[in-house]
Amino acid sequence: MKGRVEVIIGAQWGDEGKGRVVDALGSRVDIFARYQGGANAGHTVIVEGKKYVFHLLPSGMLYPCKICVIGNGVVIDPEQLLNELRELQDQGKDRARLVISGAAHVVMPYHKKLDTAQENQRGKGRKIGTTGRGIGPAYVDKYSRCGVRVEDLLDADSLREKLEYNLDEKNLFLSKIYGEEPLPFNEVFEQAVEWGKALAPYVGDASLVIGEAIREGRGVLFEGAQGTLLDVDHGTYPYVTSSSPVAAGGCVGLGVGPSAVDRVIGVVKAYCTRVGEGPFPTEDGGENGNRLREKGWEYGATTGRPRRCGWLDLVALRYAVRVNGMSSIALTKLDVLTGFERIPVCTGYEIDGKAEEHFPSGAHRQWKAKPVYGFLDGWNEDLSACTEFGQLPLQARKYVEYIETACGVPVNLVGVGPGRDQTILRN
Ligand code: 2SA
Ligand code: GDP
Ligand code: MG
Repeated sequence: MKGRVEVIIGAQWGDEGKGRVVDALGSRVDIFARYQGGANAGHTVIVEGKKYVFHLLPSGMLYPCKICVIGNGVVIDPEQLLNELRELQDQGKDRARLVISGAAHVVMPYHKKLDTAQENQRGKGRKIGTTGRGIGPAYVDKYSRCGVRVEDLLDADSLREKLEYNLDEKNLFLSKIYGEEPLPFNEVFEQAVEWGKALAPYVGDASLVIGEAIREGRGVLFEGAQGTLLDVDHGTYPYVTSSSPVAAGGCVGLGVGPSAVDRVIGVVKAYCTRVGEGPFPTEDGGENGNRLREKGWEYGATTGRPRRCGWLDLVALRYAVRVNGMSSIALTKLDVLTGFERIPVCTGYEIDGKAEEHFPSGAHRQWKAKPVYGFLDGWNEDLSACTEFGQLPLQARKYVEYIETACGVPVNLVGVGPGRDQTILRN
């Protein structure tokens, strides 16, 4: 039987629980592949009570005898990647074979400095709330065609040439515009050569590895980072990340044609969170928002920043269904809603006094969107030990079925706790 090619994407503003869903489905997967973003991501996996947070490595690294790919669409901070790898190796948990695309771009030290300097200089109302991991500046270099790729780290001559050009320009920006110390060429160059030596054993043709696996009928899972509403084209621009977390980004970021994809799984949190700035129509800045944050432990998995919390937004979710071509929903953190007497769910917006059923384009309209809520009955039972859908209280089942009907997409997985076993599968 032909293996499946599945794309896992975040359907909201990231942190929906993509890492745990990848892990929960891992036994049927041969290749796990990250396709965009970088060390801004934090994907949490909890196995046998132990927590692992993946930033650049795909969330399948704990599975033995599998392949984990970092695709051309990812921007790689080698220092972060090597630290992450070393940590796993020290625990004997680097079980999968790692393949890194030579065409992936490198986050250089000047990208991180620029990211922080630019964010600091953005005035009130213009801040994006970046993670400071150099993501935006690294993608800027990629698209302006001066970026350093992983393959350049393996070739000292090419590296020297690219770095000379880049560092002259970046140092000028850093010192003249942002008042920062310039970076010395030798230090950056020597560091990059060392990174190249350390990464060399893993560098390969990611597109070829995945293409052959697909031809052989093996199971492949594309792992998105961040979420649909943070997509540089389809998100709440300019309050977005600089890559394409939507499902189509998986094809571009791995070098695989779209006809290979069998299924798009949207990971949906049972409520909503956002970290960083930007419009968030269903945000609850009051007591209930705080309750969600504490019960759901909503703090950034990379930066530790508190996440803004609010209610499920069906307008935004139906939009995510459309732009991703979502075929299935994995609904996480249903357990966190236990104890709320009535659960608000946003069914529409009001913008400038008019009803709006579609997610508006443009932050100026998104800021104005006022949620129109319907209310579903809550439940008080602890869900964390439920292993079958039928074991959930009636109101929790109704909540799930309501989402399915509103989106026209089946919910095939329900998360009732962060652990691998706290997953209800429905087919
Ligand atoms: P960047 O650093 O340029 O990508 O930031 C641009 C916006 O994208 C948001 N962003 C994220 N949002 C949710 N989760 C992310 N990963 C971490 C996590 C975040 C953390 O898993 O919790 O630890 O703070 C992530 N990465 C980027 C970011 O907040 C900006 O709004
Ligand atoms: P990702 O970036 O989409 O992988 O999500 P994060 O790892 O940044 O954030 C999700 C958080 O929710 C992590 O702390 C997970 O351990 C946790 N989590 C995931 N699924 C569930 C769930 O079903 N229930 C609970 N209580 N926690 C969950
Ligand atoms: Mg995360």
